[in-house]
Amino acid sequence: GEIRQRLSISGMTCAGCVNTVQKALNRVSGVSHAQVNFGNHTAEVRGNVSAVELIKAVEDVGYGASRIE
Ligand code: 9UX
Repeated sequence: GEIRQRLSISGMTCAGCVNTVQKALNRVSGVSHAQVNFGNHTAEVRGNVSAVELIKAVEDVGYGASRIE
């Protein structure tokens, strides 16, 4: 089933970065919803997907990510 995960995102310095990361997360297979918050540098992701896949997608577009428990 669907799970909700939160990530801490590093390297975002403008709203364009936020858009890039958000689009990258939404493209990952299994993701139903991804929203990036520039204010606290986090992402909320819902879907049937592993944290490892999400982190890889963020890294592939040039940013860093780690899971927040
Ligand atoms: Mo704007 Mo964010 O060029 O890298 S997208 S700083």
